[in-house]
Amino acid sequence: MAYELSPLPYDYSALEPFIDTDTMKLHHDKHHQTYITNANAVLETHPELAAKSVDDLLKDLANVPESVKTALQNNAGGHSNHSIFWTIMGPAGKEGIGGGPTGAIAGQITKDFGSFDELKKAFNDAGAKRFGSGWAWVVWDNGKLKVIGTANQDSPFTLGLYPIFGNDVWEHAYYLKYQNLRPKYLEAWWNVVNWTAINKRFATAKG
Ligand code: MN3
Repeated sequence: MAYELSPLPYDYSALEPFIDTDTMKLHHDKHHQTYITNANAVLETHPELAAKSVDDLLKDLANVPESVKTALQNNAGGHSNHSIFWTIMGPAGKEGIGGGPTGAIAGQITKDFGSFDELKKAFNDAGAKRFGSGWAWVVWDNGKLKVIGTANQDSPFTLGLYPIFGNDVWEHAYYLKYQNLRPKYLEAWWNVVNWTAINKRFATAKG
């Protein structure tokens, strides 16, 4: 089945002033759509891969034919990563958004990182130090939360990890508003983090 772009679960302007409307429009309607269009062009010629969910395909990327592996790593990866990204954000100031972690993930963060501040430091560091394009993630790794960075559109699923939440540090995610100041974007981004949605992903990760 061909991949489809889901609409944002909020308005393009909902993440203002932390993420601007123009960035959201371009990022969702153009960048994410391009990953989908490119992935679908490959899947059209490989119906056995098209039958899988995008996340299952990425978990089993090692067994994808060499001729299309890189194209799917980049484009199916881009589709999966952005699909997660939109849903773990929301309008700042709404209940469960911004501020500190809530629910079960809050206790797990304290257990695995010592405090929310320590997690933020490690996560922002992973994002700031990513050379070129990529993502910073909090993943579930065998009963533990971990901070990792991935290059380009590489997916934590391919590494055998479950992505609980992540931030896009490609320039297209922040350049219109923050220009070269990636650390400023990384810091501001926590204001739109949706802890309610993250707790749902955390519950799924634990199974
Ligand atoms: Mn992006």
